[in-house]
Amino acid sequence: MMDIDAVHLQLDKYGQRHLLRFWEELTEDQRADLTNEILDINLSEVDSYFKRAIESSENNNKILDNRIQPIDDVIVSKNTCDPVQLSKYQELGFLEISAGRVAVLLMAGGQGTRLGVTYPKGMYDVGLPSHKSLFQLQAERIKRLELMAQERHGKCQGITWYILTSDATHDATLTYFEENNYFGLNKDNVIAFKQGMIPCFDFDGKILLDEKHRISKAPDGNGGLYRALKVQGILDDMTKRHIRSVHVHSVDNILIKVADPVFIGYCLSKNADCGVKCVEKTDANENIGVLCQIDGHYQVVEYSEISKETAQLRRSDGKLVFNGGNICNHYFTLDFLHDVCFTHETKMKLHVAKKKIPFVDDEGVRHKPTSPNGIKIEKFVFDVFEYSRNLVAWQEPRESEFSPLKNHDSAGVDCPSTARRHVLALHKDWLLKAGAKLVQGDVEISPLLSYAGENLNNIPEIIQGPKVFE
Ligand code: UD2
Repeated sequence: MMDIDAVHLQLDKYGQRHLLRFWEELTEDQRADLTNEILDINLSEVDSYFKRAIESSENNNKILDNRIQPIDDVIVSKNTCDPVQLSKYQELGFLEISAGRVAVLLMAGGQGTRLGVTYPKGMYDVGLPSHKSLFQLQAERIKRLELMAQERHGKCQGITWYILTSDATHDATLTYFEENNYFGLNKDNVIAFKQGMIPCFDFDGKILLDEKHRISKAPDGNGGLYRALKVQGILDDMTKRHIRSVHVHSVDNILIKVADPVFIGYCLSKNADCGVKCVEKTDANENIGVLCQIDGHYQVVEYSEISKETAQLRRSDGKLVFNGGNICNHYFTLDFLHDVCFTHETKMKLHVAKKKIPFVDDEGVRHKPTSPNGIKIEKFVFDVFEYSRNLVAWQEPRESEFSPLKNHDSAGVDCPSTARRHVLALHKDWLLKAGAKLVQGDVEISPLLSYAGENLNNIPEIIQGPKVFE
């Protein structure tokens, strides 16, 4: 281990000596903890992160508005797609699943701050009649797809489910899956791996202390995925398993069509290395990014970074000019992920969020600020689109695809009540299409029975909830 003088030298070099200002008061154990934390940080990289992040946020604000271009002609809408073609896409997707070439990569390292839960968001129960959590719904959709692939092609080598976690979510996520017997999935096909952390800074670039012997750190954003894929050996695992198509999505969209065969088939049929699933953005203030072009490259401009004026621009037909709503739902080939991780990852954009970050002041008093006092630096999963050689964008109707769980019920949007309502509305629609005449109350369909409205046979004409079709 490096001695403390060497640590001093490193800290001096990068202007972070203040991290040791309580050294004399610390116990031996605390000193060891703090030293290890400091040694764990790549100070030279972290120093350049702060500089790059500040520079890019200043540039972003200045010039984005002049460079952003809509891309309407690129987005293909499922609604206007010929049904025969759609079933061809679906078939391609099922073939890929049946051959064991599909992986799902669930991003579940976020801290769920807005929802205000202390456990991983995937464990949240929005109060459906079945009380299934987000993780369980996703697991059962995977299980159903495997069965469907098996029925269609006489074999299914299984979908591998990779779960990106962080220090905040890793242990609780693993315990939850263990306790629930992986919801019936093959345990060997469920692999959790941790993303990295980046220290939090004050506005002058000084790393904050969370406690006298602990550095304040936050997950490196969902774009931290790429570094984690590389350093945690996940790319190698994917290669060993002969995976070709990777469906990447967020944990909190209750309607997520995990490993959607139609979307995967569409991407395969177009030879895409990168695919983006969108919904139409209709409300300029909605908290979703928009797919666009900047300097000739595809990109998502995040809701927190687009100017109000640009977000509100409307076309003559009344639609938003930037209406390709990003829903954190992406397709990548393994080859593309390799290229990103080994060629581009270190150059990825850095985004700055001003936050209220608890910290210890010079007197050693811990504060929980009520206004932003520092910055967190994050990478975004979609910032690799510019490296794609063939990106496709696929738009789906919102009501069957997207209902994110972000807030408390008090917010009235993107909350447990809306998530529950949207699932029940979709399932009611499936039942009516399957022959029911009247569906009253809360009626839910297990993903083990139906992935997207199929397999609903002998449905009674009148259905009274609460009820779960298993
Ligand atoms: C994300 C999208 C936004 C839109 C919206 C839809 C990004 C950067 N933004 O915004 O454009 O599609 O979702 O709901 O994708 N996560 C991690 N590690 C982290 C941070 C987040 O795994 O360090 C996961 C998180 O657990 C979640 C997903 O990434 O599953 C999205 O994170 P979020 O909820 O913070 O993103 P949001 O709503 O700001």
